[in-house]
Amino acid sequence: MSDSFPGMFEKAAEVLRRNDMGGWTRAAPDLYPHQWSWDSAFISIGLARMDTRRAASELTTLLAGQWTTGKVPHIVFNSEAPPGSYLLGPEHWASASLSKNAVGTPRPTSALCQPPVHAIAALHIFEVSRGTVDEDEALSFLSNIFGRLLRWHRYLATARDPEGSGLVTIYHPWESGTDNSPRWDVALSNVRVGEMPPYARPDLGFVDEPEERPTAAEYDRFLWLVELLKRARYDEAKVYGSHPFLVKDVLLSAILVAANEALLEVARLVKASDEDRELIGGWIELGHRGLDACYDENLGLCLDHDLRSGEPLRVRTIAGFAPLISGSAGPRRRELLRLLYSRAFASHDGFRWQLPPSTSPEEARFHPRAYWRGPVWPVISWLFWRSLKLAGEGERAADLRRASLEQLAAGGFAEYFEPFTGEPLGSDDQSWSAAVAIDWLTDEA
Ligand code: 2M8
Repeated sequence: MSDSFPGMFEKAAEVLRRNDMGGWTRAAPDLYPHQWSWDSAFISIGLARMDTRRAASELTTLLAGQWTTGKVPHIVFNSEAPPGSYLLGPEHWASASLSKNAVGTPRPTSALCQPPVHAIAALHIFEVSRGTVDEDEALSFLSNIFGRLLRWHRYLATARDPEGSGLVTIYHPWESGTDNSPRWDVALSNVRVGEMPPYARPDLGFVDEPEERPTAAEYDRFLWLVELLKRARYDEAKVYGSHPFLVKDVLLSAILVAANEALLEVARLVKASDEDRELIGGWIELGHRGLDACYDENLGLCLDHDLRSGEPLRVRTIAGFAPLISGSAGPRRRELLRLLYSRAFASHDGFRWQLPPSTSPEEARFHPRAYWRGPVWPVISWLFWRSLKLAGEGERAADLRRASLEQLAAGGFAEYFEPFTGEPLGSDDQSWSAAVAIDWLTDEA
C-alpha cells in the first residue's frame, strides 16, 4: 500500500461506506441516488481492495436488473430515493411493462445501457482474491456471473451491431457515459424535439454552477430521445429503423474489446466451453478491426460515426484514443501516445498538466468547467493508466497514477476536475472517484 498519501485510503473507504445502500452503492449522495451501471463496475474495483465479497455483490445486484435481451440497464433504481430527486426517475421509463426485464427483477431499471466495464471488474475481484482465503469464493462468483456477462456482451455484439462492424451503436449520449461531450453535438443537432411537458432539473440544485451540468437544449434532446425509445417500446429493430440518434461509439467499443479480453480469461478460469471462448475471441478480433477502420489519419485519432448521416464525427476528445484503451493501436500506438502528451491534449497557453482532459483544449467547443466538455475524470484516467500498464508503459502509467492521486488528495473525491487548476467540480463524494483512488493506493506496481 502506498504511504505517500497518508489517511487517503481510509477517507476513500469512508465515502464508499457512506454511499453503501446494502449490497450496492449509490453513485453519489445527492446528485445520483441510484445504482449506475459503469459506476458500479468501477466501484467494485475499489471495493475489491476492501472486501471481495462486497465487491462481488456490487456486480451481482446490478446484473440482477439485466433484461432478458442481455442488456444491462444504465440505472437500477433505488426505491428509497426521495421522489423527484433525480430526472429521469423510475416513473419515466415504464421498464417493468416494456422492458423484457428478467422475471422477478427486484428493482425497476432504466432502458439505456453504458460502457461494459463489468467483466474487467469481475476478473479484478478474482485477481485480488488470488492466494487468499477468499479465492475459492471469488472463483465461484466468476462461475455464477459468467453467463450474465456473456449475454451482456452478446447483446452489444448483435442487437447493437447488426452490421457486424465490431463497433457498438448507441441510441442516446447517456449510453456513452460522456453525456454532453462535443462528440455528440452534430448528431444531436439533427434531433428535432417534439412536444414535451415542462420538467424540473433537480440536478442543478446539487452543483455550484449550472455550467457544471448539461444545458437546457441538451436536456430537451436527452429527454426527447428517451421518449422516442419508449414509443418504440425499446424494440431494437424499430429503433434501428427510425431513431434519429444512432452513433457508433468508439470509446464504448474499445472498452468492450478490453472487457472481452477479461471475459476470455474468466471463461478460461471457469472452464467455459470451447464454443464460448471462440465466440469471445471472434468479438475481440472484430473489435480491433472496427476500431482500426475508424482511425482518421488527419486528426491522428479514432472517430465516432453517425449512422444517420454516414459521416464521422470530427472532434478531438478523449474518445479518440480508443485504440489505446482496447489495445488495438498496433503500429499507431506511438503516434497516439505522442498526441496524448502533445499540446493538443496536454498543454495550453504554456500551462502543462499531466492528466488527460475530456476534450482537447484546442477544440472550439472545449470548456474547462462544463462536465464532459473539458474537465478531467478520474475514472477515465484509471482506464488510461490500466491500458498503459498492460502495454508495458510502466513509467507513463506511474506518472498518471501519481498525478491522479495528488489531484484527489488536494480536491477530495469530486466527480471531475478543472484541467488547468485542479478545482473539484460536480458532485462531492462521488463513489467511483473514491473507488479508483483505493485501487491506485493499493496497486503493487
Ligand atoms: C452522468 O450521467 C447521468 C445520466 O446517466 C447524469 O448526468 O444524470 C455521467 O457522468 C455518467 O457517465 C455517470 O455514469 C453518471 C453517474 O455518475 O452521471
